[in-house]
Amino acid sequence: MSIKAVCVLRGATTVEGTIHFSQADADGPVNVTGSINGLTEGLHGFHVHEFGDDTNGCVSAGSHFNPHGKTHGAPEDENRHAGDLGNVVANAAGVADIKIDDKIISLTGVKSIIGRTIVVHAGVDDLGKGGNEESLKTGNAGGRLACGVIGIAK
Ligand SMILES: [Cu+2]
Ligand SMILES: [Zn+2]
Repeated sequence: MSIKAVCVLRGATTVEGTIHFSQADADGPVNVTGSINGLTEGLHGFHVHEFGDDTNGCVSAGSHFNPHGKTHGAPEDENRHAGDLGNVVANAAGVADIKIDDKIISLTGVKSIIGRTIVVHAGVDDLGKGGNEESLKTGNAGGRLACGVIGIAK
């Protein structure tokens, strides 16, 4: 029986979106699909942040979800935060269509992202290759355009 989750992204800007998650078995990959609109054309950092806390907007979501004490990286890297989903790509109309299969995040257990927050950023995630200290924490992805708490879906 697959587990499903959903996240509605909203923020102080016109950026908005809906993201769907499904996982066919507890040890398998999580399929992430959906779309975000209102973006500038190009790459935007896309992460799971630690807290499902929207009390101070996207800021209170905290840092990247990192249950294993690793540094920031690319989705395909061994050394990455669990929440590092890389970048989404917006087209000229400002729409990013998302199709990701990720082997690290889960919808169950210690790596579960349920109750945490998805954030889409103003800038490009340098995937830990930026050559400075901040690159290994945030990927220098800049401001938080929109965010939403990941909840259980039917
Ligand atoms: Cu982020
Ligand atoms: Zn990270």
